[in-house]
Amino acid sequence: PALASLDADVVECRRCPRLVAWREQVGRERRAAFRDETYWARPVPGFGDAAARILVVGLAPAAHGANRTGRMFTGDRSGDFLFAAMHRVGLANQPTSVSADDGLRLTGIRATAPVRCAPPANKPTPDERRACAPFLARELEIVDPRVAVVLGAFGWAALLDTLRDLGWAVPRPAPRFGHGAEVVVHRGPRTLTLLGCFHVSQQNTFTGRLTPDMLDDVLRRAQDLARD
Ligand code: DU
Ligand code: SF4
Repeated sequence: PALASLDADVVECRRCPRLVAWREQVGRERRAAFRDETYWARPVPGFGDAAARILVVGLAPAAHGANRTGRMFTGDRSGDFLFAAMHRVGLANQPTSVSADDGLRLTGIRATAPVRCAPPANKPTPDERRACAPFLARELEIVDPRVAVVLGAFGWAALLDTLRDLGWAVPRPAPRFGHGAEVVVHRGPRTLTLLGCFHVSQQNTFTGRLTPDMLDDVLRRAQDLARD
């Protein structure tokens, strides 16, 4: 119920004028490959297990990926790479993620983003990040994950700021992002471990900066930590 209410608020949001215009424009000017498709062209809620101990924090929906299909990381190469890895380590029931009704189910893991609308050039502004942060805050409070797999420096900074706003003890200066970075934060008796991982963008996966083995290792580490 709390998650359903969060999702309902997310999909109705029109707070960022630039992103509202962009997400809808991309939907109208459909890329050749997706000409016949109806674009979602709205903010994208988190996807996966509502009781996940592992939360994957990305950047923002891709114009022709989640902005098209309406499901996080679904319908582009980034998602292909991510969900294939989840499937290899036993967190997803199938390796592919093509559309919101393809039967994909995640167990023990959930995927979300600190910005819910597709931004031009995959670059949200600082104002847009701040505007969207309350949704990530609510999702963190509801799901209460033990581990966050953070894909890239943008998500890392956004998550740390949001955790600080929620009363988690985040060191200053903030811990630096890096692939393999591991940072534990506390709030009272609770702990949350952040695991840094290069983003699953084609820029990283086509060049071999992020390999399947590297991502599998991060997910397995997350599973180990989530078991404790
Ligand atoms: O209606 P539902 O079973 O709560 O599933 C909603 C949505 O979330 C559906 O696309 C499956 C997915 N999901 C999941 O991936 N893992 C879960 O544990 C529960 C739901
Ligand atoms: Fe709303 Fe977030 Fe989209 Fe901005 S990015 S319009 S705050 S859902």
